[in-house]
Amino acid sequence: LSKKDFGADFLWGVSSSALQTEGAHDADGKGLSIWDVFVTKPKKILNHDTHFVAADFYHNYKTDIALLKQMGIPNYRFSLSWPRIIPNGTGTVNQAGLDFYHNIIDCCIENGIEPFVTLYHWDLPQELEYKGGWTNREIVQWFEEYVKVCANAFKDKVRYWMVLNEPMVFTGGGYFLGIHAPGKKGFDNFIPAMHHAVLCQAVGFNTIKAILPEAQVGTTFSCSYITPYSASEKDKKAAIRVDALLNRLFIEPSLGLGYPIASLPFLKKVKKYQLPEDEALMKVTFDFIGIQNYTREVVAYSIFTPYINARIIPADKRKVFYTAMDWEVYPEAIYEMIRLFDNYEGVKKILITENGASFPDELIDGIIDDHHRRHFLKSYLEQVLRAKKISAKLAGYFVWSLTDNFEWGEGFKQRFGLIHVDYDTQKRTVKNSGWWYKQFLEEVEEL
Ligand code: GCO
Repeated sequence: LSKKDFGADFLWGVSSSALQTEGAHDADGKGLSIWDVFVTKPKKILNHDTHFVAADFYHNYKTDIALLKQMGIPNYRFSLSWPRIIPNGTGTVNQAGLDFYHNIIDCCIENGIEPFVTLYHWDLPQELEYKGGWTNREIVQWFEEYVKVCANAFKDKVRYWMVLNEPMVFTGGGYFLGIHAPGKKGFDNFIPAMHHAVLCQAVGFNTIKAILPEAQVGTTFSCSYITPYSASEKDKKAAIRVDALLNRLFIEPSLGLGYPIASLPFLKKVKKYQLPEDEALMKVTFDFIGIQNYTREVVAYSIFTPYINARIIPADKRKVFYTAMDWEVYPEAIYEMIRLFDNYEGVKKILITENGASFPDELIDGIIDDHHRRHFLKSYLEQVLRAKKISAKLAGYFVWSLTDNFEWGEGFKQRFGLIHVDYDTQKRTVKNSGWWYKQFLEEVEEL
């Protein structure tokens, strides 16, 4: 495996997000986000962890960007916090918030690192949640206003933009299952939240392009390779439904294909929230899409889950290798997902905007020999290379994540970083997987 094989134009990077790393949740005029409220509720986050300090990227960004440079990583994906920039969601802009992101972007550029900016990575201003958050159609205007502020502020410096991070996860987790902020449940929350997210991914794209026609603007989608538990018709059909839900729901309306209602009849409920002009409004031609893959899911038919009639069979830990998240290590999944998205005619370019793994790292004598993570990255990259040979659209790969950080409901137990963070001292230690990535990027040797 060698970097050369991917071609000279292939984009290599690493990803992070604001809420998971920054800390400083109430510093310098920042408003509350839905996560600031959610983490204080009982039993939502493992060990009652909060992200209020996290990796304190707010105060450590220079150290972390210096490490990025030292590791030879040329592209850095991070997100902007909406409530840091517009504390109440709409209206007054917080200059200190904009200044913070100017500092990060400038620091990247000074170090020869290209900033890749995600506009929304799940930290909705709480003020907007009081008005219904993603379930309120007014979010389309609120979001447009926020995107305009960001695009105008950073237009001279940022060339790569991503509108939403994984809409399936923040609407499904936050408005259907209630396991992510704001903790709402059920179809009456999920269906409007989903539809408004689909509108916002398009409106966000159009808003940036109107201000910055030359920019490369995309959005990101979570995806899992879905395989049926058995060859039975029932299991195969269940797998098709889960695939529609997890992999097709957000991209297809953006391509003008509408919602996958034929596979998921319950999506008909969306009609209640849809205006006649929406079909056209949802359709945009992203310059690229980001796909984020970690694993596969094995799916069987089940009568116990209404609407979807399918369940995910947990990995058999005696037979397969899995990460600390209990996610099966299944490198072919990333190959299959690239193939799936490559098949859409309307997709112009594909970046892998996240891939990585959490393992229980041990810091021994100042060294973290995380050979599992190294092996994970190498085996997934082999599949990315395999996909590159059949997909002319595939153009980049970003590891999740730069540093260890706050893993949502899992708190700090899960460590995805190429860099270890000691949360008591904020000391950083590059893991051996991080040094491995550096060697790979510098083509020191074939790995
Ligand atoms: C995501 C995420 C990250 C997670 C990562 C590991 O799901 O988009 O962007 O926030 O930390 O996926 O679960």
